[in-house]
Amino acid sequence: MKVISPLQKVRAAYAPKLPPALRKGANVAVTAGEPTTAADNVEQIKALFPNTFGSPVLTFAQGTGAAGAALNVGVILSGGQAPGGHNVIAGLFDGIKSLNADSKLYGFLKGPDGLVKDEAMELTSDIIDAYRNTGGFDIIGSGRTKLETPEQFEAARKSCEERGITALVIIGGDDSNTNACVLAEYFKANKIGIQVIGCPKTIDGDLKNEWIEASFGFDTACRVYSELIGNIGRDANSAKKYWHFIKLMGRSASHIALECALQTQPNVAIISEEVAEKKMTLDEIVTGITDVVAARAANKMNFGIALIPEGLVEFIPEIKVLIAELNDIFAHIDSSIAEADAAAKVAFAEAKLTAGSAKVFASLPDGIRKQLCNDRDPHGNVQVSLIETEKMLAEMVGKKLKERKAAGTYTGKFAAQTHFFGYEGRCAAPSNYDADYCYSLGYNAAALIGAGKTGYMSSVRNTIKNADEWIAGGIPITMMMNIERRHGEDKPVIRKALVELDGKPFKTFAANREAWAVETSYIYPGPIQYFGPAEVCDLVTCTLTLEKA
Ligand code: FBP
Repeated sequence: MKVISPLQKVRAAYAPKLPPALRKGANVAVTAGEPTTAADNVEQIKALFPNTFGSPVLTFAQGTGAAGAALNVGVILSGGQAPGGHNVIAGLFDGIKSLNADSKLYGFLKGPDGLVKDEAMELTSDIIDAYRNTGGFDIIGSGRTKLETPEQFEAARKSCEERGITALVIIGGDDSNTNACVLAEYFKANKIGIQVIGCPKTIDGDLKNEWIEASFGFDTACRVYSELIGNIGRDANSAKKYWHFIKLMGRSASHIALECALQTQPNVAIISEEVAEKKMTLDEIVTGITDVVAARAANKMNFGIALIPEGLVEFIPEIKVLIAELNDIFAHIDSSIAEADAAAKVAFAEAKLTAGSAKVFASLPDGIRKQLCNDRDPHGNVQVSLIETEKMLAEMVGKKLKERKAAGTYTGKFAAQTHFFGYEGRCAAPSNYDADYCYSLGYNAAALIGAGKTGYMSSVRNTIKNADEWIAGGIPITMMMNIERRHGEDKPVIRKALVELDGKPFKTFAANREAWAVETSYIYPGPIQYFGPAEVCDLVTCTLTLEKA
């Protein structure tokens, strides 16, 4: 018999909350808004998506609850894990069953690959029940394969047609939802009767806009990291001998670092978007941290917490240019380079960089140079999680302090510990927020399918309020797209949401950071609470609360 934890056993019985529109089932009444446009590069997006561009925003209200025809639906988990993925699938399952009890759900295995390679399993109620309210993507697995070629689309069609699948739900981040949009367009253009619906997933929090107010998993992941940061803060304040440099996952955007800073009040938190805006050099960043270390040391506090967003290096202007050049260089390489060791890749890059970037490249520690030449992910992104920025900064701050000591301008002690929090949070059991939000997103995807829609993202809004006020509907994915450079080519992609420096979350942080730097005002959030009073169980992130306040 499979042993599960006491928490998982009891948590399985949790009934996630739904928006009122979905409480009578996924057969909803639909209100369509005005035709929509794109985030940018409108004419190009319109030309690339002639069949799905311009669809209206949809808002749902309770329908009759009447049964419709039985549906066969396929589901894919795509990209990095995020807490709540299993609840999206559970919500989708319950939603299509509410439309017709004979509806069936098939899970494609290991992400988009399963769709292309025709590997799937039927998800029955026994299977679904074992995964309700759990973290992870292990129910069917995930993958990062990019769906982009006509051969892949044809393979996808065949995999669906074999099982009588007429609708696909792709649960993923910005890149995966871009895939969903491209696939929806292909099916529509070729008169293939398969609907495609996306669901906004990613702990990174960078898939959001006016209509998609949060990507699922962000809430839980930030709470796990904040618990750990709080614990480290308490240790630092007890032992009073270490500076902790903590890198936080989150890819390019600093939403996770900012949210964790708001939840824990560290001494330093770097926000990449500000670094880019102020065109800060690496040396300026290092000097800024060194100044805080020195100021605290002057008050006999030789300890501290510094939060560093995973994607920082991409935002330091000189390194950004360097990375763009490296991306182009490594986009077209033969196997002799692709399979070469790190040192050979560095030498290959050095020979091809422009003079300016070659100088920047040469100034970086050898380990970082090698990490920048690592394989890109299938979407052409540098794998920033593999770049040890926390170690680089700790080392550089240490060096600067030594120089200051030699010059007689600093007398403190500096010992650094480095950490990287990412995988610790991606598969945590979803918080109530994510359990409810995810289940609603999945159930709502069923409503979009029932309403015959394609090329839409499932949208549940107003989530800072009680679920009785949540708004369900659908957003055309083309509305979120623009053109960006990927793999050395211009491609239509969903626009990433970066931290807005004029937004309330950043402004709140900026208004407090000087005090947090010199004082020790750490907050210790503790672990996620699943049972107990609403004020500790039904929390909403500081980011969303401030954005919607
Ligand atoms: P997604 O955009 O796929 O949700 O990625 C989330 C993420 O956890 C990033 O924060 C991180 O950079 C990346 O995945 C790590 O990728 P991998 O799972 O391949 O290690």
